[in-house]
Amino acid sequence: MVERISRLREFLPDKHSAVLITSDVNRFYFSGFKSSAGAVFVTNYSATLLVDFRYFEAADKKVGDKINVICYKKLFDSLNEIIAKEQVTTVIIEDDDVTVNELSKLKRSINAEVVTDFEVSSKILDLRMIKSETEIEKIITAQKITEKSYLTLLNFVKEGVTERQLSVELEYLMKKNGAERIAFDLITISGKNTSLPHGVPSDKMLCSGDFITFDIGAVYDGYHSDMTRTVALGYATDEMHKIYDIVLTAHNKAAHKIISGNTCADVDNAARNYIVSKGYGECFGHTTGHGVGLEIHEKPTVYLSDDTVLRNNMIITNEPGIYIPSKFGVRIEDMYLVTDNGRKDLAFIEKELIIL
Ligand SMILES: [Mn+2]
Repeated sequence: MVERISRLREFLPDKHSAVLITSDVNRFYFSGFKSSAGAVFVTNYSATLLVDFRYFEAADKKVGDKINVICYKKLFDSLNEIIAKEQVTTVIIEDDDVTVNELSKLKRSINAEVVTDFEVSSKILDLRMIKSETEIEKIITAQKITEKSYLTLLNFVKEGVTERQLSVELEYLMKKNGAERIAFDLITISGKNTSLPHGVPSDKMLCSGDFITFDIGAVYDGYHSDMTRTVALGYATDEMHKIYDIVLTAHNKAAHKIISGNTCADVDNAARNYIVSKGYGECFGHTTGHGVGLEIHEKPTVYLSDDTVLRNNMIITNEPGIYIPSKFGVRIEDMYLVTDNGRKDLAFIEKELIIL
């Protein structure tokens, strides 16, 4: 936490500047405390978590030894006290978080110049790309919860069960297994619906010969996991086998490019070029992956236009897919940690096609 605040402080253009962190995710990132309201205010001389009465006792207990914790009656009064005491003249705000309405309120209420064009949101996302050991452990825990729940759910998969029942059961299992919440609306779709990369579970019943796509993830102490598996029910046609094998090979080719020093474009190209060479380029319309952490999608984007260089302790997904309209789709996704000697696949569930 202290180190993160030092990194943030390095962004300050001069000794009279300060950063006001307002988003839930970044307040948690810089303070270690989760709340639905409040702010983190970082100057050259101090770092303060400002919370209201509802959170003060818990916040002070949890992080009071690492950051000043102030209980405010009126947020702006408390902020202005710090501003006056430390002679702050410029307050940089999180440009991705503040609405137009909030901005005019900030400008009216803060006794310093409020700066919007500093792009601090993007700079913080760059910091968040590199995960600490603790963050990595939390993401792995979220993944373990997902896997345990998924393996139990597979016993529940049979003809006549609906897509919606699968998603409800899986959410229940995840929470029972320790998830704080699910990482996104779980995708449990089947048959023709699998050609929709982000299809919504419906009342459609599972039928023999269906592909079933599970795009699923849990949150553990703020950190997300993301995994996709496609399985077949009853049997798979030759065409289903063929498409599945192409996607799995594309996934493995992309995985081998996940090496510190390579770019996101290198990873995307490996999957995309292979799918294109097999004649299905038009059926792969999304990126190969994305960063995962405090948000389900964060920097970097694993795509041919993203030249972000992979570095140790980044976590990205690898999730190529082929979607044939009105027929079926296949996607296979794991999270990968960039390590000294290449990569670590953070999922333990096999990727070979299983037929239930
Ligand atoms: Mn994903």
